Amino acid sequence: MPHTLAVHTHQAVRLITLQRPEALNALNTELLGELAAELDAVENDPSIGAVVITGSAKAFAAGADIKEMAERDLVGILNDPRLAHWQRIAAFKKPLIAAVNGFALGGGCELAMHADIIIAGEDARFGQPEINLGIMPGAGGTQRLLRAVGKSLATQMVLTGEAITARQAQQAGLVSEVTQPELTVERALQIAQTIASKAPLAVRLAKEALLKAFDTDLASGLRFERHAFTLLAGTRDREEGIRAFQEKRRAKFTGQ
Ligand code: CO8
Repeated sequence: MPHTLAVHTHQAVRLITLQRPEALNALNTELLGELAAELDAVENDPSIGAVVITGSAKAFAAGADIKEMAERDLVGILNDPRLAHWQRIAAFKKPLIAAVNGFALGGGCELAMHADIIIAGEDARFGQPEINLGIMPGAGGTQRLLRAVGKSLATQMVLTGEAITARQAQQAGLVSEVTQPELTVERALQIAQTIASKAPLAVRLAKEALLKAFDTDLASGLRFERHAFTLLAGTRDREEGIRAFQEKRRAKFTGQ
């Protein structure tokens, strides 16, 4: 049983709630390890089609655990076990939706950006305040943030350490929807249920193709998309989806 997470299953969706209230869900090694292990379990569970990750009303996550970070010197950081956990989260193949209320700062903002979709409560605050500690983002904050909100705003956030509101994050493209804070998780679960009702292989390859847009040129990305699209022609779910359309009924996907 994890100590730092609560895990619930809603139909075909796993809801993971970060639970370190004494530290505003700061991401220590234990929490990141438990999160990575939970994502491993979900990846191997065909009954789960999507994951929602959330925190508390006050904080999605207030960053890496500063107390733990203070104990690590250069060699400690080079050998940091958290790196493998971050890589595990980044490599997760099923759709991951972040439902963010309150603070998403530093590693917390970076964790939200590992999600494929971010839904934010009106009170959410996104920021990369590492510069105030004499350091800089280390889990994707310079790369993913710049790709999400553009160079000028990302640079302003990283170099001033100042956070932006949920509405600013939505205008900039970091967040897709802003909700009343008490509805954030419910809305994220709805989106996750919708995705989980689709053909799992199509969802998986579409996610992979979308992520390719981050790190390939257009021609390579289009080539990947074409190959992925072609691969799906060999699936039973494609046959079922097309037949269901023709027979004017709802498709029953099996993941085959
Ligand atoms: N780490 C550890 N403890 C924390 C953290 C944190 N990031 N954030 C808050 N806490 C603790 C506080 O120490 C406090 O504990 P205590 O009561 O024992 O003193 C408790 O949570 C409540 O916090 P506050 O009293 O400060 O609450 P406030 O409402 O007054 O303020 C803030 C909330 C503004 C969010 C404030 O807590 C804050 O500024 N937190 C730090 C934010 C920050 O700087 N985050 C960036 C951390 S560095 C980072 O994320 C680098 C990522 C690199 C990843 C590389 C991977 C290999």
